[in-house]
Amino acid sequence: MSKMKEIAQALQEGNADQVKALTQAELDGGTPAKTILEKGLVAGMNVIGARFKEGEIFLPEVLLSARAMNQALEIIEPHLGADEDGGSRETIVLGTVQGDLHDIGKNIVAIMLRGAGYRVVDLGADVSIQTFVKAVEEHRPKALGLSALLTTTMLVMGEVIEALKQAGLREVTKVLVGGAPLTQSYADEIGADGFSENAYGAVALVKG
Ligand code: B1M
Repeated sequence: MSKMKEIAQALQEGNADQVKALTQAELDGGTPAKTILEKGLVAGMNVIGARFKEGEIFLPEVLLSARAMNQALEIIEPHLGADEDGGSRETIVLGTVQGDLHDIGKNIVAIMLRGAGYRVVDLGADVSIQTFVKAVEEHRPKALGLSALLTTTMLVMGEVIEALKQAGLREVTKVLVGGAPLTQSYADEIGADGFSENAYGAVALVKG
C-alpha cells in the first residue's frame, strides 16, 4: 500500500497516533505537505463521508476520524509555508456558523490562508451572528470567511450578511462563503462576495 493510502486508511480507522506518526514520517522524508493533505488526509475523510452517508459507519467513528484529522492538520500546518509572492499581513476573520460544529474544512482554509501570509482570526465553530459582527467591527478584515456543512446552518450565512448591513459594516469587508452544501447560486442569492468549493479557491478569492 502506498504511504498516502496508509495515511488515508489510518484516518478511516480513527487511529490518531498512527495518522500523526505516518504524517510526520512523510514530512521528514520530504513529501510535500500539500500532497499529504490532499492525497492522504482529505482523501481519507472523503471515504468517511461517503461511508457515513451510506449508513456503513456511525457518528462515533466519524468523530474519531475527525479528531485524527485535526491533530494531523496541526502537524502539517507549519510546513505549508508562505507563498512565493510573500503574501501580506492583512487580516481575515474566519468561522463556522452558529449551530454547526463541522470545523475541518474551515481549519484547512485557515491553514492555507496563513500559508499565503495572511493573519487569520479563527473564531472557531458554532459562532454566533453577533460574534461575527463584533469581529468585523474590531478587526476590519480584508475578508470574512463563513463555513457551513449543514443545509440547515447555511441559512445562517445570509443572516450574518444582513446583520453586517444593519450594523453599517457590510462595505468594510468581503464576505466569502464555502462548505460542502453551498453553490455559487446560493452565494449570489444571499449577497456574498465570493464562493469557493475548496480551500485553494478561498485563498484565490481573498487575493483577487
Ligand atoms: Co456531520 N454531516 N453531522 N459530522 N459530517 C455531514 C456534513 C453530512 C453531509 C454527512 C451525511 O449525511 N452524508 C451531513 C449533513 C447533511 C445535510 O445537512 N444535508 C452531516 C450531519 C447530518 C451531521 C449531524 C446532524 C449528525 C447527527 O447528529 N445526526 C451532526 C451535526 C452536528 C452539528 O454540526 N450541529 C454531525 C456531526 C459530525 C461530527 C461532529 C461527528 C463530525 C464533525 C467533526 C469536526 O468537524 N470537528 C462530522 C463529519 C466529520 C462529517 C463529514 C463525514 C465530513 C465533513 C468533513 O470534515 N469533510 C460530512 C460528510 C461530507 O461532507 N461528505 C458530514 C472534509 C473537509 C475537508 O471538507 O468540510 O467540505 P469540507 O471543506 C472543504 C470545502 O467544503 C471547502 O474547503 C474545504 C477544504 O477543501 N470549504 C470552504 C469549507 N469551508 C469553506 C469556507 C470557504 C471556502 C471553502 O470560504 C470561507
